[in-house]
Amino acid sequence: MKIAIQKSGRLYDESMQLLRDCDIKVAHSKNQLRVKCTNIDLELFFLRDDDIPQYVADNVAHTGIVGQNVLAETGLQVTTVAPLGFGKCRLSVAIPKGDSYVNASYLNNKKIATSYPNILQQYLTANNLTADIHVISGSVEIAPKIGLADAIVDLVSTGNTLFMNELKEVETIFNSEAVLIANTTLSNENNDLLQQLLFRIKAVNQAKNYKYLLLNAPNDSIENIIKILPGIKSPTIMPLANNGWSSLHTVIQDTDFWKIITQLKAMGAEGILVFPIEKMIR
Ligand code: PRT
Ligand code: ZN
Repeated sequence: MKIAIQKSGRLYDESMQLLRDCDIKVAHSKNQLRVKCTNIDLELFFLRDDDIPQYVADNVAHTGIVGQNVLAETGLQVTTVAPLGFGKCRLSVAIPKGDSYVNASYLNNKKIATSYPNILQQYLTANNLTADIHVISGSVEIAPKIGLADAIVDLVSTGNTLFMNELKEVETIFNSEAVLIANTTLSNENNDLLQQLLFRIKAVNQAKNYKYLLLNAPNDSIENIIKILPGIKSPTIMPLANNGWSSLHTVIQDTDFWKIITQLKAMGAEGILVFPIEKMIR
């Protein structure tokens, strides 16, 4: 199965890391356009992100990793197999920071610079607005300052670029992250490989949200401790050599982590150890 990956840029490192975390071995050196994996029947194509949806739609690459923003802008028919949890950003409307803004009618009959004319046009149409769209391929954020446009529609992650260019974000029109995409008519063999890859990606990404937790506690507090520890099914409890004490093993969600640790200490838990989990299959 051929999988298209961004050649260089914001999605490259995390796409490659995800494959490595899935135990897919690739030795990629810069300027190599394609490379075969050594331990699974996968071949990687390295492309500009804008070209990935077309390659997948044409079945030249059977699958790919690309931002939803790029995919939506092309409007091509491919299957979105899974969100991947990285490359998160939003496509937003930004205007000069001194301008007052009440609602999207601000945009009516204005000049808007963007690299995403199709997504923008869909937004304008859905909101019964008419505007003059100026398509530019880079440095969209300088368009208002040089008098090219009244507003811009561009990708934002931290908001720093807008801030540096004295712009303010006033509407989000599209939320995006990297997704695994596939051709709509894969062969059975490629579909099997895609399912294998998806199984591994889920095991890896699921594990990122959890930690493995080990602790010791006096037996009389175990019952209360269990109540605040959900675990996958229920925690494992083993007696310690030290009489009256047990060791407890479980998994815990990242989001609740510090709150639960504080409660555990208050309940008499000691020797609390926390480990990252590499893969998790539920
Ligand atoms: O060369 P190639 O065509 O492959 O790459 P590219 O230059 O077109 O894309 P690249 O590598 O910049 O981005 C690839 C993908 O990363 C995008 O299509 C998005 O899906 C995703 N992504 C996530 C982002 C950002 N965050 C992001 N912040 N893409 C671009 N930006 C830019 C944005 O355009 C703006 O210039 O970063 C600036 C804003 O960032 P903040 O942090 O200042 O808000
Ligand atoms: Zn691009």
